[in-house]
Amino acid sequence: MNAKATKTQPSPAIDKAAFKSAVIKHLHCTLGTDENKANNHAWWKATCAAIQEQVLEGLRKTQKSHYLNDTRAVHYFSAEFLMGRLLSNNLQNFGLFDVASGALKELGVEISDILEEEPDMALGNGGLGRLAACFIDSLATMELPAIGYGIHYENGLFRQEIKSGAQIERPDSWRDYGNPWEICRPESIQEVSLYGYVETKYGENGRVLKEWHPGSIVKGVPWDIPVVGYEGKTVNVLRLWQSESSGYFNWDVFNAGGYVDAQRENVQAETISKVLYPNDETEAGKELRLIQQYFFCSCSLKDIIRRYKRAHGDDWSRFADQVVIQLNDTHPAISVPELMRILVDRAELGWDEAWGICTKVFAYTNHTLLPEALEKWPARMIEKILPRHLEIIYEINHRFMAEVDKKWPGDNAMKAKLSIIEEGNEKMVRMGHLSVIGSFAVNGVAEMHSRLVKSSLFPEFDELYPGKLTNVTNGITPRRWLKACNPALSKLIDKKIGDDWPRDLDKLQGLTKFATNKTFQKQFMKVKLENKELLADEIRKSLDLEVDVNAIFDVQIKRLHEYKRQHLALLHIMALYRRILENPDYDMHPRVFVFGAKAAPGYKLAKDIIYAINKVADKVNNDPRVNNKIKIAFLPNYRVSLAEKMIPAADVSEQISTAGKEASGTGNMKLALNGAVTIGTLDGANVEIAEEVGDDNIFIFGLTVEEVNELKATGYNPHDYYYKDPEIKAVLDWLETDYFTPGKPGALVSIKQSLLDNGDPYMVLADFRAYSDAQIAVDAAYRDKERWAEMAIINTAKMGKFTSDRSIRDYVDRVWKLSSCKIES
Ligand code: Z57
Repeated sequence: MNAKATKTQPSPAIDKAAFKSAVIKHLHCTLGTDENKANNHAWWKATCAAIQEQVLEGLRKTQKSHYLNDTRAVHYFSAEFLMGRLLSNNLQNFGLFDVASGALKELGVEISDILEEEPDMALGNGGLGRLAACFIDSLATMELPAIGYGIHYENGLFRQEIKSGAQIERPDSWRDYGNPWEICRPESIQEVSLYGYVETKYGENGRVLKEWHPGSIVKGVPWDIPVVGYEGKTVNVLRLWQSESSGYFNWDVFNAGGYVDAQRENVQAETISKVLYPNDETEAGKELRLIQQYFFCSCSLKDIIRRYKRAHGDDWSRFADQVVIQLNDTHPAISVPELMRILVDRAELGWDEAWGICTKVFAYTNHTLLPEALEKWPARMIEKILPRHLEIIYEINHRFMAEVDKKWPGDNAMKAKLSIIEEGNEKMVRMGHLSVIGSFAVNGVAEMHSRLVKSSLFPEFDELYPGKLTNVTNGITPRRWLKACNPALSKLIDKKIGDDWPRDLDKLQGLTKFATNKTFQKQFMKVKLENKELLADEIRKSLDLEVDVNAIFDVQIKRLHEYKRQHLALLHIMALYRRILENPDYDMHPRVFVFGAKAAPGYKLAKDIIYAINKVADKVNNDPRVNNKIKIAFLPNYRVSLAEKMIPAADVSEQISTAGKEASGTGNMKLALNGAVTIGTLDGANVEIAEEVGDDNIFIFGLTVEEVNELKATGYNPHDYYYKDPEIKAVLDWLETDYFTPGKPGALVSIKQSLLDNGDPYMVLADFRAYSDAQIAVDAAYRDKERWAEMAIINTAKMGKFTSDRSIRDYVDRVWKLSSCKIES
């Protein structure tokens, strides 16, 4: 029996006729064109402008309500916000999607075509940046006063092209034809100092005063992107800073006839926000990157303080009641000494009072345990760019060392271990330690990850500050990752359990009782099949490759990294290929392996793995002996908008990282929400997904964290697996031939080398057989159509926990202590 559909969507603020005239008005008055001349791009812009009228109305009301209520707000500091496209999202959130689509249809325009005109806002690398985007969506939906602060990169993450199998990077100039959503706020420009030296002065009663004489000053220009909550009541902002020359230090040069030299300084200032660093989870240690971090933190803190002073003047006593700042990883950690500098040097507060404020304002999220991702800056570099900040860091550390000595008297080894400063050839500043010490709360991003943060990354900090380290499991916004990206499944769910699940995802539980219902199974799998047809069209267009929609769509989408083990998937595909060549009757259900992944431009092995996947694909896809049992589709330029097409079409979700390495993962949640069944290790949030769906509805394989550590400790030797498992040997040896790279023997050998000569740091070979066995179980399960449909439905039904609304609720309760604010009209 169908549950009665509950109507929660308010009647739209504007009807079809009004929307139509708004679009036409903007075609004429904003774009200077008309219905007959307009191309899809113009229609897209006019539609954005039409909805932006509603957005700005909501923004104005929200800011007024927040101001009148003098609300406490969270300030989410993040070097990355991976927003993707906004039109479809904003239409959905205002309940105007059908209105807009109907209006455009009457104008002879297909909404799906104009949605494709929008460039992705790709101001992030991967999980960390997309998490920030999901969080600001939830904050607005839950009517919480919040602002996102970041960098207005002129170029987002590079566009990936594949040429003869290899990744080529192209610049992503996403604003070339304008961004209809952003609003420039020149009235809120800030200035940021860099370089120079510190002068020590003595004030009244011998107080030491420090004055920083900067060597250069740049301007930060804020651009506001409205963030529309579901059902459109709260509209918060994402404020992104763009660097510009301040002009201040150019006059001398200019007057001396140095017009060209003065221009060079402009170029340097503008370089700060030019490009997003494309390294995910590897720290580049570049000076420009530190400047980027300081630039956006300093602008944001000054912006917060300006707003606070407007309401509270010079009374700092309530600052920590009004302001909480979440540090998204250590990228904004320089905020800690920057706020200390402002309070001590500028506001002339005493150190202890200033420190008391700081440590009530900041909270820090850790996203990784990988040593190569833990930021450390050479003290010399900080000294050059931010001389006063280095002094402050030393002072923070000096006082912290005294605390350590109180807890562990005389223990110098402990001091060396916990110090913000790593002594060595070159003194380094550990940004993780600075963040833990400067924050009142520190969280990991999944249960298992947070346990490891406590037990292996920061065990002593956990002892020193009991209760400071906590967990907030990540989440994803179901508005984008189900309602907007999978309209067919959303409508089916609406019909079955009502339409209020997008703001209360636990409601999906209501599907559980239909999981064994034959009619519902057929409907659910029909939607999946239609979504697979849409993806098959994309694969045809993008790769000129035909795939069978009755095959299993096996999807691995994430950044290319050894720890994520795309090469484990590749070795398995090669093994299947080999089994078919050896036995043409090898029994397997046809499968399409779909990949999406960008490699950091400087990460050689990651690029080699992309190349290998594409070369194996060339061979397998065109080998008639395979009889279409395997197809491999590496879709270029993986990004949010492509994920939105891939995820609804997935049958199988690959989450195969080495246990202990993936802090959480969020793609795992998106895929399961859309009815894909996970094959995965007990890593990150996979553990919690398994708890939710139950062992019968997930394929868990491989070493556990404990087993990984045990094997490492007793001495892992990949050669053992190479010699003992003939299939592993055959597949690795295959990489050395020119079978996949005709005329270029050895072109794929770096993968074999990393797994044998380099010791297989991520234990690919140790997990290979277990993975292969799990894939055989997946194959068998898929052939039982009803059983598979039941698994898929249960996966969707049990994802309630992973809404980012729940993550935000956890942050509010455990960390931020915020209250929601109703928006008055
Ligand atoms: C990044 O995307 C993540 C961690 C990092 O330290 C950096 Br730098 C970038 C990812 C983790 O790898 C994922 O496991 C996690 O789900 C995501 O951050 C969001 O927490």
